[in-house]
Amino acid sequence: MPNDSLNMERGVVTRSTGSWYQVYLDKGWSVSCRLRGQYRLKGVRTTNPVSVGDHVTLRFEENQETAVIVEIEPRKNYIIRKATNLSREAHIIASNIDQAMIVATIDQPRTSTGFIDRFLATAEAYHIPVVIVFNKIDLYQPAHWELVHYYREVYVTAGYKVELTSVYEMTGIEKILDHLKDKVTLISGHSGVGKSAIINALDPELDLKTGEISNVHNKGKHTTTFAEMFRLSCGAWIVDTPGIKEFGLHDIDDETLAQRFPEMRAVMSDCRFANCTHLQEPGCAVKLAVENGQIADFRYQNYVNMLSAE
Ligand SMILES: Nc1nc2c(ncn2[C@@H]2O[C@H](COP(=O)(O)OP(=O)(O)OP(=O)(O)O)[C@@H](O)[C@H]2O)c(=O)[nH]1
Ligand SMILES: [Mg+2]
Ligand SMILES: [Zn+2]
Repeated sequence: MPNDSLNMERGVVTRSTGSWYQVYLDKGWSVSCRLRGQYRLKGVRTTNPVSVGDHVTLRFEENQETAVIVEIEPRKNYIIRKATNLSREAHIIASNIDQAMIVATIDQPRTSTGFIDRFLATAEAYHIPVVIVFNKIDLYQPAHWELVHYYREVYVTAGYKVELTSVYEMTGIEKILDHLKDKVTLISGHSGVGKSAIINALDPELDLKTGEISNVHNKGKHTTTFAEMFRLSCGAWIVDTPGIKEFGLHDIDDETLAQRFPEMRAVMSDCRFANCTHLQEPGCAVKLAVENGQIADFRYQNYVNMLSAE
């Protein structure tokens, strides 16, 4: 009788399209896999039992060209989005994320701090560390430099890593490589900020398309957007999620929002009221910190905006 374990391999799911999954084997190449029909993930009601980033064990089929996923290892974390507003089922966008990187630009196009702070607050909720990258510094005018230095100071003080890059001048790119090495990084940012350009600079062999609207193939019939994971030659993994808007705020409620701002979290235990919303209560340590410049005005304003947006 053939020994089954000889046919077993471990790997990570890099893509999921309908019923087929692309799995990158520990051995260093990829194979198309299916899920065993009766497989069901215990405990979680999700529309997709297997997600990008999952570590799996698979067994090769008789043809030796395709395989069947027989086991999914427990996830370290996962990012979900509700399937629909009415449904209690969730869609897992990606799992086993080590960190996130948000690419922003001060100009062409301008990224609002509101967008950055929503992203940061969401990442806080998942306990995912974030690297903030301000790209296209070759385009910055003096006023832009002033802004970016100010933002850098605020975000670094809050505990985030911040890098300034220019793909055109190849500045700051090695620092990005240092952050990404040996990690799984979810990358995000508005269209046109230079995400693909940065990745190409890190690994020219990937040759991602830049300067055009990406993910056209996800438009049309497929309103669902699929995450995809790819490997840089340095061994880093990038998770590209076209539907990054979904990496939104719906899993943060008003009561916990202030905790998602590290500099507010640091002082809020001094508020007079334990249930302080930091809006107009007397004896609010957060408002005091804003007044004396310890917490940046724009960060506080973004907090207020997020509260009222709920
Ligand atoms: N001046 C300047 N232009 C840049 C820089 N990085 C990228 N660009 C340009 O900005 C445009 C958009 O870059 P992409 O890498 O396609 O942007 P993206 O973030 O991947 O956009 P989507 O895929 O649509 O989400 C391209 O024309 C790039 O050449 C930079 O550092 N400086
Ligand atoms: Mg792109
Ligand atoms: Zn308060």
